[in-house]
Amino acid sequence: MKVYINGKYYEKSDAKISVFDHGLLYGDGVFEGIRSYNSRVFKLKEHIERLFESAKSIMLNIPLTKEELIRAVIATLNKNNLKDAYIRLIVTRGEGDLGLDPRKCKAGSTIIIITDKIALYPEKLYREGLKIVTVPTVRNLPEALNPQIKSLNYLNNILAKIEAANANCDEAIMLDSLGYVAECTGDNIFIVKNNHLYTPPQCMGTLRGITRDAVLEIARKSKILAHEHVITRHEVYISDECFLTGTAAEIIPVVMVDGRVIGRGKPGKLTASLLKKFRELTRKEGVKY
Ligand code: PXG
Repeated sequence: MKVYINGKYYEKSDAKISVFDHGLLYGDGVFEGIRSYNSRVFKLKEHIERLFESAKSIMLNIPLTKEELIRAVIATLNKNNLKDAYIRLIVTRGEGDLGLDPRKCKAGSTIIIITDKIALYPEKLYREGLKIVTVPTVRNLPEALNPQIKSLNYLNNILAKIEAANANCDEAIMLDSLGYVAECTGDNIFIVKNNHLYTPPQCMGTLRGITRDAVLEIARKSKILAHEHVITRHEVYISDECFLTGTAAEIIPVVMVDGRVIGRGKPGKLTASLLKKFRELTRKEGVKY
C-alpha cells in the first residue's frame, strides 16, 4: 500500500503525521470517502466539490487546487494498482500547538489512503437486510456543527453507532432536534411507500450524500416518484421498504426498525432494482485511470 502525504508516497508503516496536527488534537479537518469500480472513480468531481465546500465552511485552506487534487487521487490510485478501491481523502488543519487556535497551524496536510475494500456491513446483511434502531443521540444541529461539513469530528455519529451496538442492532437512525428522521451514522435513509421514494431533505441535519443523489437521479430516469420530505419514525415503521445509501454501503436493505418488521421482513423489490441500476451506473460512469 502506498499512502500519499503532501505530495510524497509512503509505505503504510511509514505513513505518519505529527501528533501536533490539529486533525488529531481537535478533529479539525475534512474528509471524503470515495470508491472506484473497474478502474473508474465514481463521482470524483462531486466528492472533490464537497470536500472544498466543507473546507470553505470551516475556513480551511486546501493546499492544492481541485484539478491538482484530482490528479493526486488518480496518481495514488495508479501507484496502488487496484481496479476496485476505496479512497480516503483527508485534509487536516496541520501542525499547530496545544491551543485550538487554527491560526497557529501553518499548513494543512493532504492525505490519500487507498485500500482494496471497505466492508461497512458483512455480505450476509445485503441478502437478509439490516436491523436498525433509533438512538438517543440527536444528529448535530445545523446551527451548531452542520452535518453538511464532512469534518474529521465524527463523535456525534460514533456515539450513535455505540448506542446501536448496545442495542444489538446493525445501524442507528439519528433524529434531528425536532424528532424527525435525519440519517444513519454513515448513510442516508430512504423509505418506499406505495412505490414512491422518500428521503429527508438536506436542510435538517442530513448530509447531502452523493449516493443519495445518485439514487434520486436513477429514480428520476426510471420514472419513480421521489420526494425529499421530512420523515417521522411512524412513516418508517409503516413503510413498504427501507434502505440506506452511502459510498461504503452502496444500497443496503433494512428489514427491522425499533422492533417493527418492515414490509414482509425481507429486502424489497424496489430496493433490489435500485441496487442493480446503481451497480450498472458505477461500472459505466466515472473518471478512468
Ligand atoms: N451520512 C453521513 C453522516 C455520512 O458520513 C453519508 C451519509 C453518505 O454519503 P455518501 O456521499 O457517501 O453517499 C455519509 C458518508 C466511513 C465512511 O469510513 C463514511 C462515509 C462514507 C464512506 C466511508 O465510515 N460517510
